[in-house]
Amino acid sequence: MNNLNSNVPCATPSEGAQDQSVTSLDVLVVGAGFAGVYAVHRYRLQGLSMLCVEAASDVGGVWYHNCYPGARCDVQSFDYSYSFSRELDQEWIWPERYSGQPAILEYLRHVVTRFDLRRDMVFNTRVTAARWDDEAARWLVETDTRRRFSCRFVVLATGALSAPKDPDFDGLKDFKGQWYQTSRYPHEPVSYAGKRVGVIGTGSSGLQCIPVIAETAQHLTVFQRTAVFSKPARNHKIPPEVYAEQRARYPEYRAELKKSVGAVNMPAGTQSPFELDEAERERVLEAFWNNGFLNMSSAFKESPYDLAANAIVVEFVHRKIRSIVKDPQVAESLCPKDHPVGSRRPCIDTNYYETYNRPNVTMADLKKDPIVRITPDGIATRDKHYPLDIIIFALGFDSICGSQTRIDIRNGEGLSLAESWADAPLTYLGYLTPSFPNLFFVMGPGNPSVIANCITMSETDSDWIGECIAWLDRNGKSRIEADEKTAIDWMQLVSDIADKTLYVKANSWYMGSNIAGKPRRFLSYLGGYPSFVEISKRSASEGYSGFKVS
Ligand code: N01
Repeated sequence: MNNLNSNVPCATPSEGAQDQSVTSLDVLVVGAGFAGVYAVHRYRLQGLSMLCVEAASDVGGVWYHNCYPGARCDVQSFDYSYSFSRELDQEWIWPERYSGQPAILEYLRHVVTRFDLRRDMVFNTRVTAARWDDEAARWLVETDTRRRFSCRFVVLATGALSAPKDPDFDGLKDFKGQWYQTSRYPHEPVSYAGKRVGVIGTGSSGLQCIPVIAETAQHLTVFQRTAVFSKPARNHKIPPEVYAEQRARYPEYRAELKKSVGAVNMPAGTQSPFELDEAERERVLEAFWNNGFLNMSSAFKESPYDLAANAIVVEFVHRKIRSIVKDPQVAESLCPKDHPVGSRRPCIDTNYYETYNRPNVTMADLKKDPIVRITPDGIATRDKHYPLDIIIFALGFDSICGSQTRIDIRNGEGLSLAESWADAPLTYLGYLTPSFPNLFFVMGPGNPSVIANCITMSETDSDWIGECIAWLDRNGKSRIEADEKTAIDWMQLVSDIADKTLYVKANSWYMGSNIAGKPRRFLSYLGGYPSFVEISKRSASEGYSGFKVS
């Protein structure tokens, strides 16, 4: 098994390829973000021959590419970190409650150095295609550098929010200014001083860069199509005494997190708004508004799923926005009125609403006056022309399955993953899909993925995959895929649970409705992290029930 990096003759060289040899491995990990980095550590400990291939020139994944001004995590630093090493917990110091993108990248680079993972990573190499050879029971993987790999298993650690939604506005190619995407931001500094800047998109990425860019831009115009629910992040430096206390109780803290629904520290309301008088309700809402956590929708016990209770929270947030934003028209545009709070991904911010009180900031409400085209000098809406020097697109991602279906992955019959998932992605537990043997997904569709703590989820998934490979090897088995009926039932369960929540009441990237032609369907398991772990462990203990092993 330990034939790391050995070059063997390629049985089926691709047309025109210069390099007639391939690197033969047990496992090829695709992507060196948080998930891929842990996978390398995990599979190396297991003694598998393995390499991780990354398109960028360094580790980080989304945290490498999304280096836009103000980029910051909205999950607390103590939670948004690996749990696999006590020593790592003890030696690392997070400076702030919510870490900025540079601090997160520094952490990941530290982990890679600390565990000497870089030697099993190949950078500046994008996986473009993978073909399953049924006879050999191996994947042949192709890259844009023409380097190829033959492996028993492919692990796609490509991310759930990493395939950018690219701008497709008419006229963009003729724009004479500079334009950037938050999801592929330049690593060199960009100056906004003296520039007229436009930001399109007001999701988490837009909300974070808008206040920072407004500080130096000559003028900033925010092009908003859907207003978003946000609240103050209350970010702050972590005092040394808090850090000392956290270090002492890290193991217990992490164990507690793993018992929670999202494997993350988020308070949830325990009271019903209908049993409280107005003053008490207001006290609960104020406390939630000020606690700095994402989940305003959880202020009351029923508000995450009951529309009447949710409406009380919505009305409170509207009042807050109106009290912060001085221009009443702008305030109305910023009040989300077409979806319940929590049904789209909520945001936390630093001075987002306050930014609209600045004299150099304008709101362009696209619901009233939509974008028609980009002109050589700016953006034309139906009624107006906005002259601009810089346009920043914060348009989001082809979430959950976009990073996998963008690779030309074909099974033994030549069917592509994109074709196979065209109507709906199909997996059991998010780990494997029918008819694509030995193709594992980390945080794939049907996994809790984006609903849970992504770092914990990457560790959980890579551990499960590693144990599965070890079990196959111990039992002399060479292939595993999801059983079709089990996968259909699982995805139905994922859908049925979501149908009982408010997520289905909004158009959002959770529902796939931000991408034209994508089936509208909720793709993440909402049954909770502990229940997911129990189900996936049970399957393993039953010899991988729900999967076809041969
Ligand atoms: O993307 P989004 P994001 N014309 O999809 C608008 C994670 N994340 O990158 O909703 C005009 O939320 C679109 O409008 P609409 C986090 O999970 C985390 O901001 O389609 N507007 C929307 O306003 C997050 O939820 C962190 O009407 C267009 C915006 O673009 C997820 O990533 C930081 C448009 C896209 O918002 C995605 O966030 C960043 C068009 N043609 C991201 N197309 C943190 O940890 C799209 N829009 C803090």
